[in-house]
Formats: sequence, C-alpha cells, structure tokens
Amino acid sequence: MLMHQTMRWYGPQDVVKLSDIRQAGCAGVVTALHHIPVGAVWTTDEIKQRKKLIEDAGMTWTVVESLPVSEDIKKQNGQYLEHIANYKTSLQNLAACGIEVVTYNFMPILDWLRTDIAYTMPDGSKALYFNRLGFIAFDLYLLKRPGAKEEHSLTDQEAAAAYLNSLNKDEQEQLFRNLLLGLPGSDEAFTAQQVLDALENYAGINADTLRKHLVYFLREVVPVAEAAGVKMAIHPDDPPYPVLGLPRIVSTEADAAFLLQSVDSPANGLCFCTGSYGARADNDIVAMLKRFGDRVHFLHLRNTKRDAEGNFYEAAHLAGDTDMYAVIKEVLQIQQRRNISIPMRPDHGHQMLDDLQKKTYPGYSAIGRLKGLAELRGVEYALDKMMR
Ligand code: DNO
Repeated sequence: MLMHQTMRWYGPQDVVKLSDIRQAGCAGVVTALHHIPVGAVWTTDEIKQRKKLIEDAGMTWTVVESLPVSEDIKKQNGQYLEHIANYKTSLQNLAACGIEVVTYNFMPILDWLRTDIAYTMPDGSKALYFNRLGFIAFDLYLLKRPGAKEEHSLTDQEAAAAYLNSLNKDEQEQLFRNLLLGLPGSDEAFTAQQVLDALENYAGINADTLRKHLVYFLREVVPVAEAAGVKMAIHPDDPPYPVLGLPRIVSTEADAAFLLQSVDSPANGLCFCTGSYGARADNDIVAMLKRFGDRVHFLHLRNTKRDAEGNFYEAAHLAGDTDMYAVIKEVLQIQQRRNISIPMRPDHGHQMLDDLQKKTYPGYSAIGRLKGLAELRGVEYALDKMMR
C-alpha cells in the first residue's frame, strides 16, 4: 500500500494551481479556509464550496491544514470557550463533508520561523534557512524584546551584534521581514509592536501552563472528533525549541508521548513533520515513527541539514540529516500493519527553474515540491516492491 500523495494548496489565489498539483501526480489536496477568521466556525457551505473546486479538478480534499487554534485558546483567556465550541462545530461540519484529517498547531503567536527565505544553494536554487545568530540579532537588536538580553549568553550577544553589523541596511530589513512573516497562508506580516504586545500577553505562561491549556483543549475537542470520525494531527514546533521567550511544547519525542497519552484516543494524533522534528539532533526520527506509528495521521516529508552552530537549511528531500529511505521504509511497515494509506505531502521545496521568477509562498513553489514528491515517490515505489 502506497502513501496517499497530496500537496498543499493555499486556495484560489495561490499561484500554484490545482491543475499543477494534479499534474504533479497528487490524488489529494491539503488546504484551509484561510479567509475565515481564526476562532470562527467553518460552515458546511464554505467547506462544500472549497471541496467542489478540488473535486472539479479531479482530486479530493483529504486533509485540512490548518484548522487554526486561536491565541485565546492557547492562553485560555478572552473568548476561548466560544472558540472551543466553534472548533467543535467546525470539526463536525468537516466530518459531515467527508474530510477526516485535521492539522493544527499549538505554537504561541508565531508559526514557523526562518531568517532567510531565499538562501542560495550552490546550484542557484533557493532554500529556506535558519541562522541562529541572525535570529538572536533580530531578538536583541531589531525587535528589541524586553528581557531578551538575560536569555542569551554574552558570547552570543557579541557574536549576534557582529553578525548584524556584517549586514547592510537592506539585508537587516530583510531579516526583520522574514521573521515577521509568521503566518503561512497570509501575506500580512506582523509589525514589531504587534509582536511585542502579543509577547507581553504571554508573560506568565510557561511551558507547564501552555501544556495544561493544550490538554484542556484536547479533552474538549478530541471526543467530538472521535465521535465524528475525524483524526486530529498536531504539527510540531518549527524550529523545535522555545523562541523569543515563548514556550514551545511539541518539539521532542517526550512532548509527543505526553500529549498522546494525555488524551489516549486514536483521534488524538500527530502530523509527523520530519523537517521540524529533524531540526533537533536529539530527535531520532525513525525511532519516533516506530513508537508513534499508530497515531500518525499525516506526514510532512522534508529534510534539514544542521551545522554545529545551530543553523539549518532545508536540504533536498533525499539529502539532509534525516534518512528518508529509513523513514519511508518505516512508513510502509506502519501502513501495512494498520492497513491504511497515510496522507503525505512533500513539505517545502527549493525555488528553482521557472519558479525563480514567481512570487509563491515561501517554501511552496510548484517545481521544487514536484521534484521532492517525485524523489520520495521513487523511493517508496522501489521499497514497496522490495518489501513484498
Ligand atoms: C509550514 C507548515 C506549518 C503548518 C502549521 C500547522 O510550512 O508546515 O505552517 O502548516 O504549523 O498548523
């Protein structure tokens, strides 16, 4: 049994068209109703409209990414009870429309972060990059977060200052903009003041509190998901450690084990992102897949290359630190055991060829993802034959 191949589509305004995704060989599409405000209900009408677009293009809407969790839910204040009630309704509406996997994350304020969204590879293609000193420089000297100084060693502070001085004004502005891109699926970046205000609202919320809020959320929504036949899939933190003084609680094997145990239902599962977990050397990706295989509902296959200084770039799908051969082999075994086909998407991809001229969502140009998918598919095809 092969993985269910999908690609992410940002909706009708995406430069990458549904026909492109179909030609890439995908049977499924991963999308979200980005126009609906976070916390509001996804009505069956809206869901059906989107579903029809996808079906008219000859594919199925297999996975929602994401049904976003509001900041109020993460902080447990403001309108969080109403948002949780709305979340349940949205899950039921999605189920009524036949959509069974729902991805979300529990990262405070900012989703994924990169210092460089067009890092030039030796072959001229562009990749996403996370530069540790660049990030510290942003925190200390561009965002000027109160309290940041105490969190970085003197050596790091000095090195970050030197790094920043090595950049010209344009490059400094670019660094700032890249980090505040924040939310995939929207063109709006945060302003520094917005981020500082949002950070202020997290004062007093440490990892333990955030974990309690996640468990509360799961205890509320997972039974509803289970009854409706929906599988929840939490996306890990990216990068997988605390940033800007904010706690992050889905970064390690122990984090995943904790959240799966805390609500022990098959509907409470993982979006297993090999790129996010893989940015930490202490995450053994294949061992994690072995352990959590029964609760993996969605796969993001992507590779990162780390260096000794804590930087990483997004490598080609079969390059990088994660052994994709071993990952796919494990996935095939899980699928055989569970007798299902797990939805997978090639996550991110290099900007290359004609796409170098286009403005796509960072990481989501068509050709790089098509290349990634084709390579992953090849490995899977060969392994599947060998394992029979
Ligand atoms: C980045 C994505 C994430 C992911 C969310 C899920 O490219 O993998 O933004 O969609 O964290 O909620």
